[in-house]
Amino acid sequence: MTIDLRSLLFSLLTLSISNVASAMTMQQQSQSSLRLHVYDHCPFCIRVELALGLKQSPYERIVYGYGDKLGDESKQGCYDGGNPILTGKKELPVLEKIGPDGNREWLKAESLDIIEWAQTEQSDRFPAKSGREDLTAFFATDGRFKVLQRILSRPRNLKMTQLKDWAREEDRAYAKNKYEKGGWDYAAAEACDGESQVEMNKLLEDASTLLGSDTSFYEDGALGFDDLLYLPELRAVTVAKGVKWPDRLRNYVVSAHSKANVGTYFDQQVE
Ligand SMILES: N[C@@H](CCC(=O)N[C@@H](CS)C(=O)NCC(=O)O)C(=O)O
Repeated sequence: MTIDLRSLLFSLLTLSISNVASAMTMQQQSQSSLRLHVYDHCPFCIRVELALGLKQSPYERIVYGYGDKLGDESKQGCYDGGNPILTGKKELPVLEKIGPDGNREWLKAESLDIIEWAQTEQSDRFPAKSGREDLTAFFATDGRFKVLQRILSRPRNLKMTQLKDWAREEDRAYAKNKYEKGGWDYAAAEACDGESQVEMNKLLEDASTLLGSDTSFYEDGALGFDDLLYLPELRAVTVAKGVKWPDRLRNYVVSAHSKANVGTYFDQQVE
């Protein structure tokens, strides 16, 4: 009788465990998921990661070597990383939706389109782009901040071989070739690194005054579209050891990334 009761209890327990397991499998199968294909150093990819992270949309992060041709045969000096083809164009970020059957449902390729999609999935949108002229001028592609950001970050990025972006010799050669073909000079950048750091220190003081509050570019402190656009530009500078960050700006950069669960390079700076 005792043995029967024990075996009955055991059977009930086994049954309920297997029910829970099969319910979990069914739940997992009926859920679709997101995969985000990125380069870790890419500001366009980071703005998307910030948006998804802040909206608490879970995704699987897949990082690529910068020399991976992603199926784009028009690219010179690249390698086949052996990954499934995305858009066929060597350009990231790409968001991939995986259906309940595990197959690809769709791909979305433009960072701003991905952010727009992420917003429509949620009830609340990010505070809109302000169009503030001081911000547009500060972060302009030919402005001093961007010029110095490239001087300080591009040579250092190539030393970050712990990142998938730069792990292979071909990844580093691809970047070097690409920028040098465009007239950008790595040796000249390294030669003026010291003075560039001094100038960047001043610019970061200016950037700090551009914040609308301690936690965002907006006065109410909420992270919005301006933050999505400009945080990745500031993040790129975090790789440079020796650059001095005003406390306010550094705290803003660290706390905003951490709210979105996105890393900066403060913890792996390059000399
Ligand atoms: N318009 C695209 C731009 C993305 C873009 O330029 N991505 C760069 C990385 S930061 C890229 O994939 N470059 C590949 C290459 O140059 O080989 C977007 O906003 O999503």
